[in-house]
Parts: sequence; C-alpha cells; structure tokens
Amino acid sequence: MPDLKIIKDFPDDFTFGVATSSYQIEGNSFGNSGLSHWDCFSKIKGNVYNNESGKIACAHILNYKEDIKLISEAGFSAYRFSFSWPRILPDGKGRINQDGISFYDKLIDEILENNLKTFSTLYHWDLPKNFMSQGGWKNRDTTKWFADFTDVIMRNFSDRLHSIATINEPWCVSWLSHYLGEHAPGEVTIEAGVKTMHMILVAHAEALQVIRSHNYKNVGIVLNKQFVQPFDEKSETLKVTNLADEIHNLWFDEAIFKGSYPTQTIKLFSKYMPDNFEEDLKFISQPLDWVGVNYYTRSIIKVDKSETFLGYKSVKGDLIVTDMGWEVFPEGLKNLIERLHNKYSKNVPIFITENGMANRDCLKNGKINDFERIKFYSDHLKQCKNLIENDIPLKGYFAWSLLDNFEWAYGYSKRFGIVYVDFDNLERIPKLSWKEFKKNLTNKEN
Ligand code: GCO
Repeated sequence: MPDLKIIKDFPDDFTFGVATSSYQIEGNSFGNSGLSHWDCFSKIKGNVYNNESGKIACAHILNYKEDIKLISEAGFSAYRFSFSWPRILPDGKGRINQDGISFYDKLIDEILENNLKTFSTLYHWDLPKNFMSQGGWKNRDTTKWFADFTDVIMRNFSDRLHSIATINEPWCVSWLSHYLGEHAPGEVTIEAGVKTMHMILVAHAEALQVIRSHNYKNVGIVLNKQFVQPFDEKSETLKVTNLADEIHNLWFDEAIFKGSYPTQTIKLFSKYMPDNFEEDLKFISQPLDWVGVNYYTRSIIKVDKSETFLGYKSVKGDLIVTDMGWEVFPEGLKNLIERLHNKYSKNVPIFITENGMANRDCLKNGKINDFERIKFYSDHLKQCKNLIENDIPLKGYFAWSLLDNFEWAYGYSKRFGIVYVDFDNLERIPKLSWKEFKKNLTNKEN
C-alpha cells in the first residue's frame, strides 16, 4: 500500500502546500469578471474537449471558504493561487472591477486566518480578451500593461503576500500557445512562437521592476521543466535533443540567471527575434529571491524531418503513464533541479511549485481510492528528500492540485485534484491522497 510517511523526514522549515490557478477553478462568469483569451479559444470547435470553458469551473468564487478549509485541515502550510488579470481589470487596463478586488481581499484574509502562507502568481494564463486584437504577448505594449496590472496588485495586496511569482510557465505561454497552438491563443507560426519566447521574459522583467519599486522582497518566477532524453545515440539525435532541452529548459535558465540565450536555439531563432533583443537581456536577468519549478514528465526526442523547423518530435517511451499519457519519471526531477542549482540558480532557494498526476478517479461508495496518486507523490518526494540531503536549497513542495479543475485543452476530462469535484453539483470530496497528506502532515488519523 503506498503511503506518504516520507513527509515526516523533511526538515521542519520545509513548506508543504497545494496549488491552483484562477481560470481553472474560480468560475469567471461570477463577480463581473472580464473575459480572457481562454474564453474565446474554448468557443472554437476542436480547441478544448467538448468546448468546455472556465465559466463555472469549481465556482471557487462562491466556495473559497470551504476550499481554504480543505487546505488547512489537511495540514498544509501554504497555498499557491493566482490573480486573474481580467477579474481585476476587465479590459486589461483602465477600469478596476471592485468586485474583483474585494474577492481577492477576502480570499487572502481567509488564507491568512487559516495560518497558510500566501504564494501568489500574477499570470497563470488569463490574458484579457481585449489584448488579442492587438497581438497579445507578441506586442511589447502588453508587457507594459502587465506592469500596470502588477502595480494594481502591489497597491492592494502586497503587504499580505508571502511571495509573488511573476509568470507561470513561460514556455507554455509562448511556445505551447504560439508555435504548437495547443493553448490559447492557439497560434501556430514560427514568428509568434519565437517572439513570445522573448516577450514573456520582458513581461517578467517589467513586473519584477514594479515589484521592486514597492520594496517587496520575496519574488520569483515559475518555470516548467521537462527532462529530455535522446531516442538513440546517433549524433544527429543528440544534436536535436540538445535543441529540445534548450527550448524547454535552458532558454529560460540562461536568460534569467546569465542574461544570455543558448547558442543552438538563438542561431535558429535569430531571424525572427525582435529588434535589439540583446538589450533586454540585462533587464531580464535581474536578481530573484527564489525560483519555482513545475515538473510532470520526460520527453524522448527523435529526429523527424517532417518537423521542418526544429527537425525533431517527441515520442513516447515505455514507462507507466498517467491519464494525460505522460510517463512517470521521478528521476527527471532530481536531474533537472541539480543542473538548475549547479549551473544557474546557485544559492537561490528553489521550490517545486507544481507536481502531480491526472488519474481516472472513480467515486465508489462515497470514496476515491487514488493509490496511484499517492505513489506518484511519494516517489517524487523521495527525489526531493535526496536533493535536500545533497545540500540543494530546496525549500518547498506544492501538490498540483487541490481540486479537480479545468485542465485547459482537456476541459474537465482530466482529474489532477487531491479533492474530487463532482461537476454536476460542485460537491468536494477528499480523495485518499488528501487523507494521506493529512495523516502525515498533522499526525492525525481521520
Ligand atoms: C501548469 C499548469 C497547470 C496544469 C498542470 C497540469 O502550471 O502547468 O499551469 O495549470 O493544470 O500543469 O497540466
């Protein structure tokens, strides 16, 4: 029987938390929120499973007290959530929605009253719809509007935020959404992909500058990392595997911690890069207080000439997969964090800001026995423990996610929660994994 006893072996000051994001749980038809590009993207047939959207989601806006209680009852000490830009600024800029401000006011107070630390994120993918017709993240102006939004957040909430992340997963915001087209806005051009790979880092820097101007001290960024391995040992394969590693991982590590872009990729990207991009790199590499890593799986890279720009595709390996079809590969987490620490972030504290799995959870006699998820967490926590033993400054771990929620292009068909959500009546039912966290975080049986 898998368990989470390993939790007891972590240092006392190690943070265990859970993570969510605004569009995935709040329900943006509530509280006079503006629309985001996900509302538009999900209306187009073929983009999102069943054309589902975040309109209702988990109706967290109505149920936030119950949700926060589920976090504190399980014994976690932190909650990672994100602010919705269009909920606060329905048109992206200008008019402030007081209902939005008041919701986050109440939410933050509730988190604090439950003795949880507020780990906030400024951008977890809800770009105001208004900016779509102006080029979205391809347009440098969006990075300035993001700075203005950041200022609104700082003025209203910064005294109650334990930490702030600027951008969640810049690779997803840029490459996945503008070259691969799998996420909103669903563009599929080299120009859009390359431009946004740079602009999203400029946006990070703009926000960082505003945050520092408020004398705020605990700011970072959240990077999604993918462990890449070559399909075979041929030199051509090794070359494209390095390219994949650069695009997924090193592009961001190098820019943020060294103020440069990795050589193989910048050579390929150069003719599509915005003018004078070199001048931005100094701005992008301002010091950070911490760095977050989201980790889920590995990719195997195979030469494929039908991908005419990159020359490779990822193929499936033979490990056990989750309901997303993602291979379970805990060792990848350790490898990626070691490299990040040794070569890039050095003494900057590292947090695992997301880790978890989608599972085909079924409700049977009022219970969800998600043993696979408990094993997944336990196997990844083993790697974390090992990193700490090797003196890597790993300071916290956040399970993705508190609730089953809107899983982007997969709609509600994939369940990542440690708490089950019945999407017919929005009832929350803690899964066995939630109970196992509780057992080990609070030392209490339930
Ligand atoms: C992320 C995503 C989450 C996803 C999770 C599973 O930050 O990767 O933001 O929103 O739900 O990663 O795909």
